[in-house]
Amino acid sequence: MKVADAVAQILIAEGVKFLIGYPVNQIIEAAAEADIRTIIVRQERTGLHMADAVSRVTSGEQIGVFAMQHGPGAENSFGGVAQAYGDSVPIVVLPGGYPRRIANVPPNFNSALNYRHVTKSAEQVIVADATVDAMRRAFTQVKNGRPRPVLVEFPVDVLREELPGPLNYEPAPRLRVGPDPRDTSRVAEALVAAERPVIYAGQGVHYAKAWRQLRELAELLEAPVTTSLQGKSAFPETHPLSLGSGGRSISKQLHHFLNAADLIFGIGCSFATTNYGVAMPKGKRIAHATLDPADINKDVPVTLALVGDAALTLDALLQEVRDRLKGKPRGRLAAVTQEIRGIKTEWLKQWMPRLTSEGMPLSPYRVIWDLLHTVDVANPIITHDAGSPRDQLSPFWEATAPLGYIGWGKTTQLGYGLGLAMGAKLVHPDKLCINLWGDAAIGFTGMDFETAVRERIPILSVLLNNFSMAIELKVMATATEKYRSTDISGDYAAFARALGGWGERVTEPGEIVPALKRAVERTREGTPALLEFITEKAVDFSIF
Ligand SMILES: Cc1ncc(C[n+]2csc(CCOP(=O)(O)OP(=O)(O)O)c2C)c(N)n1
Ligand SMILES: [Mg+2]
Repeated sequence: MKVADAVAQILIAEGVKFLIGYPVNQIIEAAAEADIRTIIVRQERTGLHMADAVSRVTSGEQIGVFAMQHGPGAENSFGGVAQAYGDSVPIVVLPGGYPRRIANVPPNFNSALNYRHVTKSAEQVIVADATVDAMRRAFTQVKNGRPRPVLVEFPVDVLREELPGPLNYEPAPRLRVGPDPRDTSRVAEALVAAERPVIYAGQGVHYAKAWRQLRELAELLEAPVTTSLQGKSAFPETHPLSLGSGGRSISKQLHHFLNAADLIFGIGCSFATTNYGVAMPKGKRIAHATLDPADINKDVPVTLALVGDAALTLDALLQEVRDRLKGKPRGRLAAVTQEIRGIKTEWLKQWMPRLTSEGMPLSPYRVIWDLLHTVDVANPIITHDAGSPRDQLSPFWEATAPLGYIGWGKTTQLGYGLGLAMGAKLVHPDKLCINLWGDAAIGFTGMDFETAVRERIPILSVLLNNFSMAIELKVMATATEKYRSTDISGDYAAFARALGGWGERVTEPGEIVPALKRAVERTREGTPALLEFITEKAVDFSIF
């Protein structure tokens, strides 16, 4: 058996259903021969984003895999891998490598060396005999501990070699670690003692599928819940205890409750400092539960901490808290939910003119509000993009089903959302998968709308076209005035049609809902749809 065929067989053993890639890499052909669906993108970055979504929306139970060629393919993939690293997404990256004879000779690109800082492990297979060991190491790393990309580089001449002997591969185990019981008691004690606790859930809850436990703990403690952007949808945002998600822009109730908290309990989150996460108010008492000890005491100082899988941690905490509360809540619910509801009502009232605006060009908030009320919210998976669309969407979109929102932003590459929606749709062909982006974002990855058409991945792409990088207007005032440096332009509905998809340009408020309905219908028929809404250069955000 050739090394490339052995890799394909290992992917099958690991439950990989799609190999996303860009030629030339012998593993792509070997995968097709082994009946793994191969999906060829128009550029590597989008393919990596698709693989990324495969892992995200399955809580890492299916690992997204991407293969590309040596040299340009490997060089051009850097952004996609770096994004997955920034947002801690477990993917397997399989670059080809230059033949061994010249693999380490300048200027040839060496992936194992160059990807060191954006992967959890990066290995170059230099003899056929190392194939199984290298793949076993990679899958063990990617399925365990802190999720992050792993990379295995196969020089092209190695891929063509025969594996010595028969293939012997057992899928890597997925192991969980739980917190120290003494620390669990201390955190439970603090949670019970707190008068105004707030729970802050990160994506660790998604990867551990600990949604039920999170809800049970919140309801037992009668504590309000928020999430990071990555953790958004870990707790139903229509629940009376929900404060909505953190991010650059947030709800007023979140701002209020965080500031009034006497204990913030972070579960499955990193608390990493970022522009795209709500900052914890200075001086707050924090209890931090997370998988990776490297995150403890990194950005926020803590004396209360738990290291472990979010589900095991919450299970253990629930038991401890139940014991202390004699199994039932203390009767705080009415007061807490009334306080949340009061501020939420006031906040929404303030935003309602923007959310229901009849103005033209359209208010981006109106588009989002109509979208939210047109789709069956339990069904879709939606993701934002970098820039204003994220900050406009995340506070107002109420995600109700786990993993119904793909949030991101530890690093924040324009154009990421398209591939995420496509990867989600691959895994969930029955769900409506939506990416909301701006006209700057489409400039980066828009050509891969053709991949969605060709591969029959019928996503709904909602584009806010304001012919501008509006979010930069403030910081590029002179460049804009002198050289129109923030202006951009395009007819993206026509572009979508030219690529074989459904495309419509919408300019009037009354046309938003009918256009959305038509587009959703097209996606049901198998055609990706792009709706281009002509919007104002909005610069107002729900920031506190
Ligand atoms: C690859 C990359 N380069 C630069 C940026 C910085 N950036 C963030 S948003 C943005 C402009 C966004 O414009 P658009 O998507 O049209 O949204 P708008 O603000 O106009 O609504 C830029 C340049 C980025 N996020 N990613
Ligand atoms: Mg724009």
